[in-house]
Amino acid sequence: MDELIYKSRREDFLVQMKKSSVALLFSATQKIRSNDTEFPYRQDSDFYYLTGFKEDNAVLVLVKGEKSAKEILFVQKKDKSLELWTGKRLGVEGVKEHFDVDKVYTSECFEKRLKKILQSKKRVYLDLFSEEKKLLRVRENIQELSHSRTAKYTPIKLYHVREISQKMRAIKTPVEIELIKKALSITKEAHHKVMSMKKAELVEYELQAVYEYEFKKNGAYSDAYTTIIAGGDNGNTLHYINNSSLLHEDDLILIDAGCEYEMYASDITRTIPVSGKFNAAQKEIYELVLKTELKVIDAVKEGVLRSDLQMMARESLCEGMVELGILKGDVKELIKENYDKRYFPHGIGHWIGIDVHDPCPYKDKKGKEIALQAGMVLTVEPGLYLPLDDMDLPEKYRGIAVRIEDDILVTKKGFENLSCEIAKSVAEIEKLYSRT
Ligand SMILES: [Mn+2]
Repeated sequence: MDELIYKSRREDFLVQMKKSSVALLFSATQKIRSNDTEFPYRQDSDFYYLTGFKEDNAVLVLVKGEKSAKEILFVQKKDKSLELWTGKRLGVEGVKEHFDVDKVYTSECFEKRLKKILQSKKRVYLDLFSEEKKLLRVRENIQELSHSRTAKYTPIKLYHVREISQKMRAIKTPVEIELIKKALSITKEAHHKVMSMKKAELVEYELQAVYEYEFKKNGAYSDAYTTIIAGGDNGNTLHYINNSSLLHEDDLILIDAGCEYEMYASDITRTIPVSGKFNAAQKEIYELVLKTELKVIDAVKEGVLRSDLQMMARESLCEGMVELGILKGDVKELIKENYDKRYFPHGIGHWIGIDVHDPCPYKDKKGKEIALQAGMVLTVEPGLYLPLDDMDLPEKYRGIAVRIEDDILVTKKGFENLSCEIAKSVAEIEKLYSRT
């Protein structure tokens, strides 16, 4: 993305900061996987949103005075011997060349300059979920400053950076939507590949490997979250990531998998038969979830509440469950008593963007639910989970789990299903398999 985009985000962020304040945003910290080896590094989402900078050991400082504003970036210095091990760094000069900030210093300078940065400011914006060590350094500096008898002001108010960033990130720009679409086009390739494969007697993680391969082959470095490959009854564990069971010919597989492309997530669930063909009971449940998903997606437009979508999904699923003999009684009464939640226990969807669960607000400052607005992207993902050991269920449905999930952009006129090209109907799924 163009540096201009990040620049304008920082300016927008500064406009929303209160006067006489400073915002400190830290890059993500390397996380140890085992002894001295690390997990693959991923930049902090807010830090990336405002800088586009992917290195660690960096700090973005936004200073808002009474009249003027300043942007400072602290970055790792060039170091030949370390770069030999961990890769090239831009260094101060490189960052000056590529990034349009007022000042660039080395990370080492941050500690030394922190007090000066905080001095004579009334307010500090911090990501309160940053590493404890970093937060502690800031608090210590504020405390030391508070003893000063000469400073004009010392910071006495602390704000969460996310108060501003969350709102900014809620509305996606056309460039961001293009990145999500690109992620989805790669995710589509992977889902279609798996739909078309012979799967009986494979272990679930073998399919996980196909996703990882297809993601990388098509330009996405990583998945956006750990892939869920849940054969048969495993699908009744909502966040099943063991992926280590054998796939059986007669089972469905619930697959929740999406790649991350240039820091933007996709999040897609498809439920497909191992054998390539749904049996009658599987098809009944599948068609009910699909009908519900399509109905909810169709209702997405500006002004609608997510809680309306949730209720719509519950009503549709509950009605269907009564028709199929899974629940008995009056639909309204069943919902009132939450009986439907036994088989549809989760929310209808979530915001998606740089984070797969994008931390954008669901409620406003007064605690009122935020209505959908053009530019928001959310998942719609109803599901039915019918455990094998639930003796209240008709026998033919036991062990079936179905979730169907798409990524939906809210538009002025209604919605755009960004993942509409990923096969979803029974006929489409069965046809893809029969091509092999
Ligand atoms: Mn999801």
